[in-house]
Amino acid sequence: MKVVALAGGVGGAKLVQGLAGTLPPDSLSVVVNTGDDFEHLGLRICPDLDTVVYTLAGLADPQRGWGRADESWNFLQALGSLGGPTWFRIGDRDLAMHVERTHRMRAGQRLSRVTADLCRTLGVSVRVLPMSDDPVSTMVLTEEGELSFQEYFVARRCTPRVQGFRFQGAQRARPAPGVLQAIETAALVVFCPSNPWVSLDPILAVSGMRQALVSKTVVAVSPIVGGRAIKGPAAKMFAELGVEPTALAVAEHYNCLLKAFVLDQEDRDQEREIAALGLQTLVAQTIMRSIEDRLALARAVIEFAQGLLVGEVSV
Ligand code: FO1
Repeated sequence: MKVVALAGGVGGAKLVQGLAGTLPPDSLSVVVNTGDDFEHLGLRICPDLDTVVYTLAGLADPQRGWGRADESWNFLQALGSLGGPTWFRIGDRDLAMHVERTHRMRAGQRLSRVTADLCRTLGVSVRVLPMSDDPVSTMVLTEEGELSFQEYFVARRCTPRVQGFRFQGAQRARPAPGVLQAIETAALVVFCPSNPWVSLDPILAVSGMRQALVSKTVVAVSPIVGGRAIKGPAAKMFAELGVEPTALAVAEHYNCLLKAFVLDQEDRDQEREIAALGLQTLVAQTIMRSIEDRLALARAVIEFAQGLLVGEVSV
């Protein structure tokens, strides 16, 4: 079964790793958010792409989720000692990725090509696709004005209250080569448990993406468990936008695109209301602490979807 996963950062990468361990490599394509990308110190930084690639390559730092394991920080310290900016922490090993990507892109290669080449070099056989080769920048509208994503997320530690989001460039951006074809040939599209507002919405905002998904079997996995985000500011964002952060709210957020929804055991009392939206539901263990958890959730999602596809599941 061909599967496309839409993913943002850390939560998305965990399920992607589970799916990669469950499906044959040529059956899985991952479309990754690039709305968090920015230029810093003259380098092209793609945090979500790197999180997915490092995770699949077994190189990700298990505690932080982003950046590389066994990292050292000599570059950052030296930069700080020269009076340079250290608010965005680039480790020594991670620096190599940004330098090499920037170098190749300055020589004229597109982000999708660079990503494919670096994946091959790192032994990642799953197809990892940026959502677009065109620039898209997530802007966070806050009570203190509009902030670029990394300014809001890292520099301001998500403290300003959010009022909305804008995905600058998304309407003009075209899906990267391979994205629409992957969706067209996929039997299943999985919305990973990533932040709906700033990880998956930027992907959905790229021109043609929503239309490509309307006729597909789309299953979303909730990133909200027990009213909290598994990681990051998703729950805070829902609350500040006046929506109670629940699995139900996530299902409603994506509703018109979904056929089915996976919620955590802790939220099983919301299953009825989610089903009342017209969605098939699966209650599962969605918190992924170990690699076994990632594989188990991926297997559960795939089995559930296979049931949906043959029409075995009843509401
Ligand atoms: N997140 C932080 O909270 N602080 C950092 O200093 C930081 C540096 C960083 C460097 C490279 C990289 O690929 C990611 C990095 N992140 C950092 C994570 C990143 O900004 C966010 O996780 C994503 O943009 C949200 O998905």
